Order: sequence, then structure tokens, then C-alpha cells
Amino acid sequence: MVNIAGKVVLVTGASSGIGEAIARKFAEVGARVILAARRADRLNNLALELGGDCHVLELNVRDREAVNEALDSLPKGWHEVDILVNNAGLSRGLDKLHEGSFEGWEDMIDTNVKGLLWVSRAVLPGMVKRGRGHVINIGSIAGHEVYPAGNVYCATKHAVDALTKGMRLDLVETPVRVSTVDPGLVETEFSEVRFYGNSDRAKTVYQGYKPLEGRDIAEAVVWLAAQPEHVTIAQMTVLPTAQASATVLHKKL
Ligand code: NDP
Ligand code: 8X3
Repeated sequence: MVNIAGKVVLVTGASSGIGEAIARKFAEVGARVILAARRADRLNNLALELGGDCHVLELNVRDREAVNEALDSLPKGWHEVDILVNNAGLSRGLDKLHEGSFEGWEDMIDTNVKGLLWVSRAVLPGMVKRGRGHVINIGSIAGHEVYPAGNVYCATKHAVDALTKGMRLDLVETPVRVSTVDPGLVETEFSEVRFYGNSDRAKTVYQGYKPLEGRDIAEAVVWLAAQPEHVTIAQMTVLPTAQASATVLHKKL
């Protein structure tokens, strides 16, 4: 197994949900974690709580120039990212395509697809140069199936799946590993963001069954990163036991 202790791990979207849980888990096993997201206040609180070797990086992944500047400005000792977790992402709305919101579409495409590209493009050359690294993308069951009114969100997660496969092909001559972890329903702030702050509607998404928690995904991510260097877990789908597919969920209401 690879010893994760001392590795530099960059987690995007570390201010909430799955990303926060991933950052916590990596810190727990002794990694040096770069906590990246827009809400620096949350990141600072998390860094204080973790108390270990953390670096806070205020970052909007949608802003290509800001991504390059932020990564260039990492202090000495934090430049050499060993593990990149492309987790920052969101959904906006749940509407039929012909009734969809242009702004919501841009939020999703710019964050889930372009943001992942900007960060990966900034980090990967260093990994290739150093001859080591691991990119772990957080996709979704929505990257393998499409559900009604999921149109653009599902398209962005299908894009994450395609980009994961593309990266793996392009990096095959290097030791850099590329994986995707694709969750089903995880109780986070995801639905609150999707429904523009309507917390009553958001809560109903997770009622009547036991959803995943961020830490379930964090366990999978850290396990996968700890596999020996010659082992790439290419793709892992993690579902709540009550969920069989993107559209089949057993609820007891
Ligand atoms: P949360 O809303 O709890 O967390 C989303 C994170 O993404 C936040 O930390 C947020 O930070 C960050 N983020 C959003 N936009 C940006 C941006 N422009 N720049 C930097 N960071 C950004 O949701 P989840 O934890 O559930 O979502 C994490 C990932 O998991 C997403 O990619 C999502 O698609 C995926 N996923 C979620 C599932 C679920 O059921 N919850 C299932 C499958 C996949 P901030 O606002 O501070 O910038
Ligand atoms: C998030 C899970 O089913 O809401 O990717 O798309 S779902």
C-alpha cells in the first residue's frame, strides 16, 4: 500500500459535504491537505479544527486565471501536489430541458466541467514532470445514467466520466494514476444548492431511506489512493443500499 502520510493532497470544494469529509479523512491519515473553495471562512475554521498540516486556498474553480494564479502562488512545500481530488461541483435546478435556466446551465457547465479542466490543466504538468501523482475525480451515478429533468447536470457528469477516461489514456506512458469515484445519493448541501436554498424541498431528497454520508465517499477515496502504485482503481460507484440506479430508490415513507 502507498503511505499517504506526508503526501500533498489538493481537495477542491473542501468547504462542505463530500469534499470536507475527504479533506478530514486525508488529514486523519497524516496527509498535508490544501483546502480549496470559495468560502474561505469555512476553510479557515476547518483548518483550525484539523489543526495539522493544512493550507487554505480561496479558489473559484470557474475562474481560469484565478486558478492558475492561486496554484502558482502556493507557498514553498505546497507546490508539489501528489493527489488532486476534483470534487468541487454543483447542480442548479431540476427542470425539463425546454424549461431550463441558462444561468443554472452555465453554473453547472462552468463548475463541473470547465472548473475541473482548469484545475487539472494547472496541476497535471507538475505531476508528469515529477513522475508521480494521482487525480481522483468525483463524478456521479449521473455520469452513467440520465434521470428525468437531470439533463444538464447529468451531461456534466458524463463529461467528467469522459475526461477521466481521456486523462487516463493521455497519461498512460507516465506513472500518474487517474480514477473516478461516482456516488449515488449523499446527504450534503447539494440539494439545497440545487433548489436555490429551499431547505424543505432539499430535505425530502434524503427522507425515507438511509442516504450516504460524505465520510462514506471519503473512505472510498482514501482507500483507492492508498493502493500500490501499480494499481489503478479506474472507477468506483458507491450507492446507498436503498438505491439501485439513478432512478430506482426504495423509500419507506
Ligand atoms: P456540497 O454543496 O455540500 O459541496 C459542494 C462543494 O463544491 C462546496 O465545498 C463548494 O464550495 C464547492 N464549489 C462549488 N462551486 C465552486 C467553485 N466555483 N469554486 C470552488 N469550489 C466550488 O455538495 P457535495 O459535497 O454533495 O458535492 C461535491 C461533489 O460531489 C460535486 O461534484 C457533486 O456533483 C458530487 N456528487 C454529489 C452527490 C450527492 O448526492 N450529494 C452524488 C454524486 C456526486 P464553495 O461554495 O465554498 O465554493
Ligand atoms: C448527485 C446525485 O442523483 O442527484 O450526483 O444526481 S443525483
